[in-house]
Amino acid sequence: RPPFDPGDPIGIDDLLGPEDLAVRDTVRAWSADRILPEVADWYERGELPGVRELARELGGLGALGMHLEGYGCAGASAVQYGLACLEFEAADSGIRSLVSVQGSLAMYAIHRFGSEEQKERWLPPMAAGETIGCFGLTEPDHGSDPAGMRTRARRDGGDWVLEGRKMWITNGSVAGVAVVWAATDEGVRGFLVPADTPGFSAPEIRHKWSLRASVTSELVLDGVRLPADAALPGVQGLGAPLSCLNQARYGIVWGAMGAARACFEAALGYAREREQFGRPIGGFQLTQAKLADMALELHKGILLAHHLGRRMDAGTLRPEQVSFGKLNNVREAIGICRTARTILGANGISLEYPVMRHATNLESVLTYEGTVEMHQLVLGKALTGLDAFR
Ligand code: TGC
Ligand code: FAD
Repeated sequence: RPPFDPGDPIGIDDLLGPEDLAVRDTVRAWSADRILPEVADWYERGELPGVRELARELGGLGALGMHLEGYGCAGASAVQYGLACLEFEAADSGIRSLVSVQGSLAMYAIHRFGSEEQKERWLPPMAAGETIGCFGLTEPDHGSDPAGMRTRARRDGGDWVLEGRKMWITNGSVAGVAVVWAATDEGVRGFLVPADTPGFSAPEIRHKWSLRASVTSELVLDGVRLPADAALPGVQGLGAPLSCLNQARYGIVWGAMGAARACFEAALGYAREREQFGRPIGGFQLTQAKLADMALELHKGILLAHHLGRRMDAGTLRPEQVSFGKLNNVREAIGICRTARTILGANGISLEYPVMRHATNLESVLTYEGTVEMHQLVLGKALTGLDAFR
């Protein structure tokens, strides 16, 4: 029997093939080299400096639109994409957000619903990280309930004219193209808005105490005039943007466990070293109980992510199952990070350690891509057959 591995106590790596391990190790090494040495400083400053260069590097890694086929995308499996998300988020949720929004939201929307011309124009530079994308669904007055959106697109001759506001949009201020969802007389439709279109602007939202190493913006659409071919042709209705969310939520199922792993490792290392009452605090039963419970939830969460990843690769993954994973893994990850913080005592609140940064990041992850309550209600509806949203 192989020896017990504290990093993989139930042998989940047995589920991975050589290509999966190669993807994981590549992203882990890149994150250790490019993100970990700097991210606490970025976080403290509330900036993601060099984001365009980072995007190009991520493109070079094949991480952007990684699980999509063609148009310069890597065509990786869903499990491989998930492993990458875990490793990015083990560095910082902001990096995973950059990758998720680019690949799972903006690129996925174009890949799934775009015309051949739209795909040819936008996807290769987005896969290479030369063009950054954002995805504008949430509005100041409509977050959990996007069906009430006020942003409107009306036809004017052969053009479309967009009016409205989007809020809390990841990558907004650095995007070259915004995928904007708007109500039309024909139902909700998606539009590709080049950032240099007159009437479009994306002021950055400051003063966040979470996801500080991530660009978050408002999108302002004041009479934005677009040609007819800026609309995504393959889409009508709210189901289209919601189907994009399944992709990004899936990445979060994995990613959250990356943040949790980083906090668990920090707590385990600290518990072995830190002495009180003349012995390492890891020798106290109460600390061991915390570490054992953290390890249980961490590795159960990773197993769940693997299971859902296999279903996604098989084409059998249902949206309710994505909700199951997002609800469980983000909630458990935040619990792991908070427990880790207690093990580090006062050092737990310092940016010298990654724990508080991950814990505060996860407050955003708990809310975006569907709040805890939305995913409880999705599952509640699936279990009972009764819709409790309205
Ligand atoms: P409802 O009537 O249930 O559905 C409308 C239509 O959509 C279909 N549908 C879905 N299709 C695919 N995947 C899903 N997950 C779907 N959920 C619903 C549904 O079948 C229906 O289709 P049809 O053909 O019958 O019309 O819609 P509702 O208005 O009752 O709302 C349902 C609810 C609350 C679950 C949905 O609105 C919701 O998910 N709300 C949460 C909003 C949300 O998650 N926003 C996220 C914005 S993007 C973001 O946060 C990015 S952060 C990224 C980062 O930085 O990493
Ligand atoms: P609300 O919908 O107002 O909810 C407030 C509270 O009420 C929540 O607890 C919610 O669960 C609860 N609630 C609402 N309705 C019900 C109900 N029926 N029953 C019970 N409880 C209910 N959006 C994008 O479109 N693109 C992005 O790139 C993006 N990036 C983001 C980045 C960050 C850092 C953050 C914080 C958010 C981002 N979002 C993005 C927005 C995010 O998706 C929304 O914040 C989220 O969907 C919740 O909407 P809200 O904040 O308006 O909260």
